[in-house]
Amino acid sequence: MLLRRALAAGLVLAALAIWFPRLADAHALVLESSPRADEVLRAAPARIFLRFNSRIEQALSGITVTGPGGRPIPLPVVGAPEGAPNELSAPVPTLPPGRYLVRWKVLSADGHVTQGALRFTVAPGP
Ligand SMILES: [Cu+2]
Repeated sequence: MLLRRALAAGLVLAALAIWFPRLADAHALVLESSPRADEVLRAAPARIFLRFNSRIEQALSGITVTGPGGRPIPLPVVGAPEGAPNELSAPVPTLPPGRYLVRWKVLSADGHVTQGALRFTVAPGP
């Protein structure tokens, strides 16, 4: 049931991405993130957090993180706290030091898919 729902969500996202490729750069924008873009962290982040300028459909949105190994790690998106429909958050497994790329793709309330990316670095320990 969950799998079927996730599959349906994926199909909807894919269809929207095909139908609205040119609209994908002006709608849901990131206002705040943790880690911040290009931030250098002393310790691995426990989660990725994104706050957008508009309400997003969390069930149809996703975050991946790609590390030095080059393989994207899909993250389980945790619904934002109640009353915060503009937010996305995902726990991350413990990341070794290195440079990471976070990619996000969201369906915003106006029906448009937007995507973006930010980088952060986990500094080597002392
Ligand atoms: Cu839009």
